[in-house]
Amino acid sequence: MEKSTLLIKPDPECESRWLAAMAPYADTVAVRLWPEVGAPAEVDFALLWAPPPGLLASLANLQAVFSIGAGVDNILRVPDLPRDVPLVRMVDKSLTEGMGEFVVYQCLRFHRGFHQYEAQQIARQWKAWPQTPAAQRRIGIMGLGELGGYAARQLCALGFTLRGWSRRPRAVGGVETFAGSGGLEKFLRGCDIVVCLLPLSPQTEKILNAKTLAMLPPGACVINAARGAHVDDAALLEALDRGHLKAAALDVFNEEPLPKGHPYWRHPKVTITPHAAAFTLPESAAAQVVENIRRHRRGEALSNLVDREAGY
Ligand code: NDP
Ligand code: OXD
Repeated sequence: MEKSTLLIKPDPECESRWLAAMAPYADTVAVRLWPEVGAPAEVDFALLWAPPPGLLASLANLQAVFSIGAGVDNILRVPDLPRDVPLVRMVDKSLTEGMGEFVVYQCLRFHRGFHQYEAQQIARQWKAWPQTPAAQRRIGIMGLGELGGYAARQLCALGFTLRGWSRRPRAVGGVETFAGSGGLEKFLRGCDIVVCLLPLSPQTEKILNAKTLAMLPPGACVINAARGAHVDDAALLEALDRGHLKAAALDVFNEEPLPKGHPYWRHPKVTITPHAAAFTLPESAAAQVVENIRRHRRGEALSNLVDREAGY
């Protein structure tokens, strides 16, 4: 069978890793690295994070678009994304396990008050905080998909009391589940720590706003590892400053990199990481991209297709 041509546009620092990871599949795919597109009509598949304007429209024979990320908001917002070309999101153990580590770490940090000890060390303050049993800490995960479902199971294994919120009703062992806009308030009212792992869509944009943050119990902590646009920054800062919320750990921001003058940088209750909760590792993800290309060539359905109506 003729080789397929795959155009890859990764983050510049990952270019050589993607090339090396694809090398064992040279019998199936000929790789082109953006911006060396060659003859655009020869490109069968594109693998990218955010397409530059006009790129997708120029690829006349494109058969599928693969996202390097789990979130496809960057791709769905591109006006020249062809309607009839399948869009595939990233589901990979590098992302799932990385996100599990990030969420468990941040939850343990807030649960045991380690964020307070970090501040106390700078102030040379010796003060121990009471220890609460994990079972008495209610952690709520917004989004019970690949990442949220995995994080929930990891936290359950540590003995926490888990609840989760999704668009459609879901059953996850050991997790009390809530669904849809009708289930949101009940879900939020029982979260000592809430973790956002939702895809960004018109339905989830600014989902953490003044009204929903007020539904959290006093002293709750917020972790956002999904997209910055899930949070109304002014409302979050107000809830922290007023003392309604105890702390926030934010990995994603409305503007990235976070502007130097943003109040989050110096806020004593906010911890920042630079959109680094989890990465797609080419060494892990290349095989499944190639497997999906092979499926397409055999006329089989692609795995991890995005439902464009739902927006994820
Ligand atoms: P999935 O598509 O597997 O899961 C999404 C979950 O969110 C599902 O449970 C879905 O509900 C739920 N959901 C979607 N829309 C709504 C809604 N309107 N109301 C309630 N629940 C909703 O996504 P992943 O778990 O793979 O990824 C989640 C997000 O994490 C990505 O979209 C990305 O933005 C972010 N991410 C961030 C990273 C980082 O480094 N910070 C790394 C990787 C991903 P249902 O089950 O009913 O479909
Ligand atoms: C993703 C991300 O969506 O890294 O994969 O944010």
